[in-house]
Amino acid sequence: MLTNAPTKNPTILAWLEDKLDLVKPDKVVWIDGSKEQTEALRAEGCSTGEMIKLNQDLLPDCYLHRTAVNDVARVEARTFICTPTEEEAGPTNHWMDPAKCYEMLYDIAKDSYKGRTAYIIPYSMGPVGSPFSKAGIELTDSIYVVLNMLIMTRVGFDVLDCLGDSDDWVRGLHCKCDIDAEKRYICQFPQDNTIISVNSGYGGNVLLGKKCFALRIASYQGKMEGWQAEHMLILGVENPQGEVKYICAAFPSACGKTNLAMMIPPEGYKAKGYKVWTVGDDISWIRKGPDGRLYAINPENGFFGVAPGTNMKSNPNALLSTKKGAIFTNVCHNLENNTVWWEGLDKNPPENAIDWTGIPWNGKVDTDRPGANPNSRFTAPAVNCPCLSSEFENPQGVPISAFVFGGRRARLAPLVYQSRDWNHGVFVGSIMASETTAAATGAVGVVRRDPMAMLPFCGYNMADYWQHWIDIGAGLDPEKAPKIFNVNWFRKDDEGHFMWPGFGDNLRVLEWILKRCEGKVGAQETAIGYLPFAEDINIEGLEGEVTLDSLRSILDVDKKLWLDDAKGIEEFYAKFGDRLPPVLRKELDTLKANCAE
Ligand code: OXD
Ligand code: MN
Repeated sequence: MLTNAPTKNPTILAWLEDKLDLVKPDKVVWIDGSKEQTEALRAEGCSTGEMIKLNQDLLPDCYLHRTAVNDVARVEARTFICTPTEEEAGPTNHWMDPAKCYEMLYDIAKDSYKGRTAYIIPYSMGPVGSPFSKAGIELTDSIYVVLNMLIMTRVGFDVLDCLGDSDDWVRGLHCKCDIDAEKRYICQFPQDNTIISVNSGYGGNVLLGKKCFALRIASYQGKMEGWQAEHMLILGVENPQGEVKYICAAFPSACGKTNLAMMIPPEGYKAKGYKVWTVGDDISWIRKGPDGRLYAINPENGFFGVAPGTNMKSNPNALLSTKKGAIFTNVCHNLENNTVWWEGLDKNPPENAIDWTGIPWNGKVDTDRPGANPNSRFTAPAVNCPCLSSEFENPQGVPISAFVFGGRRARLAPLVYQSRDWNHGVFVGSIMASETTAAATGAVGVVRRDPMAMLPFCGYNMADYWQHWIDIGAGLDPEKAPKIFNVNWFRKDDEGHFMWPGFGDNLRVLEWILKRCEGKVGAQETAIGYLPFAEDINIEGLEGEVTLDSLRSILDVDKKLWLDDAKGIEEFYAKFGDRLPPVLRKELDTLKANCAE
């Protein structure tokens, strides 16, 4: 089947022959990343109704796609880490025996491309040729996947040239099958560099370069090879002197990660010359540079962002990124001008539209059901982003000054605090948690632990992952290691009002963080770490919203609440048994002792 292959790599050819023989396509197409081929695939996608071409004057090269209604989000319950033993996957992952899992998946995948075309996508996570980057091949029967991968990764035959005969590439097999939710599986085989995804057409399950490779497989590769794959945005803060300092930050879903990555500085800061640059909004690959500092790249080439709530006020840079060459998934189709709409875009829902499920919708009348799915997405090329960092393509990455962890805690965590040292910082990341909001199903205010925001994305035992963090720190000169912080933009007062305005004003907190990294500002030592003196957070221009007094209450540490939380941490840690790094147990004991005083 593989005539005219653009590579002689025997490991690639053997794997492809084997998988093509399994799925039995009618036709095989190598994806070369060219404009001509992309255009032809778009046209073909439109001819079958898989893609809808939008208004080319208002949204040039933009398309709309609807997934099956049973297939609109990542499926954590059907995501498996298939390591030789269950222990290696750990208590926070679903596990299946690799041999049994392959057998089950091959049974599902068998002959599933019959009557269809197989697309072979050679892609790179990270700039082609960068020492950070890794290659992958995704075999898929979906044009939608191909078009998204062309945005989200670097696709082309140069990836194959760079790889040569090496076996260091990630195998990815995606089969749409018939989108049967009962037979949907997203399986990672870290020891085999392999991902198999069946019966889904939703981005997070099928764009295999993203969560499956760049986090689950890569976190395991990082453990074996001495680097880190993290669920972190990367942003650069430029001061009025033109110096740029970089921060990596991890937040669970629904905490405004893309907004933080692309934030607009408050007016006063803009006037002084502050700028914020986006390197990445979701994933960081991090390794030690020749100067002993940690450097990070964003392995992706685009943004796969949640559409609802994105508007010219909440995130103009994200919205502007979607204005050309973007793919919209499960948003509302505005028939008035053949564009798109979603809840929170503006206050003018179209009256003549098609909702995300494909049925007629009138925003003025159908107010009881949304026009766009709450998890509808845009896939946008990073180059479109007005605040994209000039370092985005730098193969050496950017030097990291600070790691920031965060979550959504109504009462517990203060606006910001700094860990006492690296290991305490690893503890702070390991106890990350978010309280459920009314937007999610289930009870409100339930604490969900999400260490380093990696809960659904860590490709091996989370306890070993924490040990890896500790080992990375042990290999760094403490003077050069990034400082580690925790933020909470979601603290509420007794009436349930948010106490901090968030969005661009979060720069005020980042400014304190960077001053701490440079040793330019003091801090108070508390039971949980270093906290700012209220006077050291700049609230100029926030009159009416935040006062020194209200700032003091957002910075307050209630030891009783922390002691309660320590019980939850203890329970969570207990899942890991003896595998829990002793360093973390010690940090928990210190927290309890400090709060009992
Ligand atoms: C994402 C996620 O889509 O974290 O980035 O769920
Ligand atoms: Mn994410």
